[in-house]
Amino acid sequence: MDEVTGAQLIAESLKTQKVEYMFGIVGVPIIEVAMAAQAAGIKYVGMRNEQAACYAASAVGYITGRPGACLVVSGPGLIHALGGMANANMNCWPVLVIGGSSDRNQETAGAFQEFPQVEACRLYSKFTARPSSLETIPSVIEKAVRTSIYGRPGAVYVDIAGDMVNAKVERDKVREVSCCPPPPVSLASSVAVEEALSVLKAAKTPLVIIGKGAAYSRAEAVLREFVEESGLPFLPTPMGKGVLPDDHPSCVAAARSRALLQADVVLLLGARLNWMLHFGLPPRFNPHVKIIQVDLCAEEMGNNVKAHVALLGDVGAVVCQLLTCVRKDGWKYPSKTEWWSALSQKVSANAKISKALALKETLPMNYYTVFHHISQLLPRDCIIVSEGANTMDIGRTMLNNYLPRHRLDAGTFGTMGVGLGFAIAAAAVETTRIKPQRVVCVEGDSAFGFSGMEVETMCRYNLPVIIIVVNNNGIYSGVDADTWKEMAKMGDLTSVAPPVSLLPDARYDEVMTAFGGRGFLVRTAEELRDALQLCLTDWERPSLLNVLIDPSSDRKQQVHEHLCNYIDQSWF
Ligand code: TPP
Repeated sequence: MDEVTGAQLIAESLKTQKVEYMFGIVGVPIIEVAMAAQAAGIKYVGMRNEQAACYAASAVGYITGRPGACLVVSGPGLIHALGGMANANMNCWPVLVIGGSSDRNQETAGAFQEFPQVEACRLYSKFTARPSSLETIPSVIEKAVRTSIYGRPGAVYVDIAGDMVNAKVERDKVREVSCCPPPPVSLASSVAVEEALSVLKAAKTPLVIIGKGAAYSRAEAVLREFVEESGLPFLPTPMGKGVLPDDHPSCVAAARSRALLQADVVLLLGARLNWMLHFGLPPRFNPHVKIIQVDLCAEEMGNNVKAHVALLGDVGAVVCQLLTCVRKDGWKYPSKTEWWSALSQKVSANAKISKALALKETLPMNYYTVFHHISQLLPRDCIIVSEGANTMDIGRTMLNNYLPRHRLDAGTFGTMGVGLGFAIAAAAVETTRIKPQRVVCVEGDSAFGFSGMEVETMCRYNLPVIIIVVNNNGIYSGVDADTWKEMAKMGDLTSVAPPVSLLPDARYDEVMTAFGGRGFLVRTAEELRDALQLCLTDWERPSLLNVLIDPSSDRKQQVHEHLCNYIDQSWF
């Protein structure tokens, strides 16, 4: 009699559904699930906190289009993973969380680590279920995977009763469930596409905004043709960066404020008019702007600003429809317009300001100097993971992306602590490729602290991630070592130390060396260049550059300073 355990059924079902990566922390009752997953050919990465494990699994979902699995124990294990589920759901990234839970005969009896897990996950996901028997495991997992990638992608949860893990069932009694195909591709109505073209043709100051929905849809090839043939300027959202290269001649990211404010027509491709795009409203947008909204989610249409034209469908497929229409019509937005020259002037003026700050030779370094040198050394195909406040914001403007899905950051939810999990996921995927690309993780010192122990995970699996901690001794800003000592003399630090401050000159590099990775303490541009160069040539082990910068270093003056205080700087 051929029998199969619950753990094997879970593992085989995941494999059938093309779930190739699992991140988690084992314990009762799911240790056998992780072992069965490995036996089924799924790569298992043991992490140090379920939150980071869930961030990692969701990053796999975004990068590959197939969800990663996050395996957690019951109660506190699952609770830790909720942060990752919420982050994935906000980002619209697929992830499948599998939680062990109490035995069926102990439910509500005060069992070990008992918690109402299915109910708890509902707010954080699109789908939650607890298979009622071993026989239903394959179909529940198929539905979970399908739901995570169909429609608007997001998080899903499957609860596994502890006693089902090692229970057995005859294989013949389990109905085979085949792999769910990639999501069906939907197209916009052809009437709406024609209308979009006529609105674009009538525009004086048009703008294309490329969101991470375009990256997820793999729209890069058709989008490049569309942008080049239509002659329209574009700017990316943070994770839309790289769908088209940041150095593309039509990219006006460096003139972002002006482009948003003066555009009369915006073609919005897989981006939401939420806080990241200032809700599409004045004073950051023209009050009369016409939005041509392209999204695969009907409920997104008209959020905050009414869509002048709503193109419901897959971003890549809809851009293909628009391109066909543009070609048939023979229309192209002229390259010699007042709009183009206003944008180009602003792009070069802004580049000059950043360059002047970057070339300052004073020590300690400022953010701009650090990013200037990093940007000169990074390979074009590297994956940039980034989080922090100034570190992330300034880094985004100075570190170019040239390839799609090559930037992973705090995202729509503004979550600190995602960086190391994302970097581990990206590196795990890269190691399977014939020509792996480097993963560079640029962290604020506060951001690094949230999941810092994942450095051990990187060292354990020998993932050649390069972490750069931009260390200003605090959250947004900090104080220097002398001031800290003076404050300590004044009395209890919990009363006198600014809440933003962290330990001055903390040796984050030694966290990396503690586990056998390479650590560098960096104070000057020369040290930064030497260390980064060395790490880029060494693929053997992870590295961490602890870059000490001026604790009072800040962003350059913003045009909308009064708004930045509300929208940009206190983002999170
Ligand atoms: N907790 C979470 C989970 N997410 C958040 N966004 C915050 C707290 C609030 N917050 C926003 S940015 C930030 C924090 C704690 C850290 C900024 O400091 P750092 O990472 O050192 O970057 P810096 O701006 O100093 O370069």
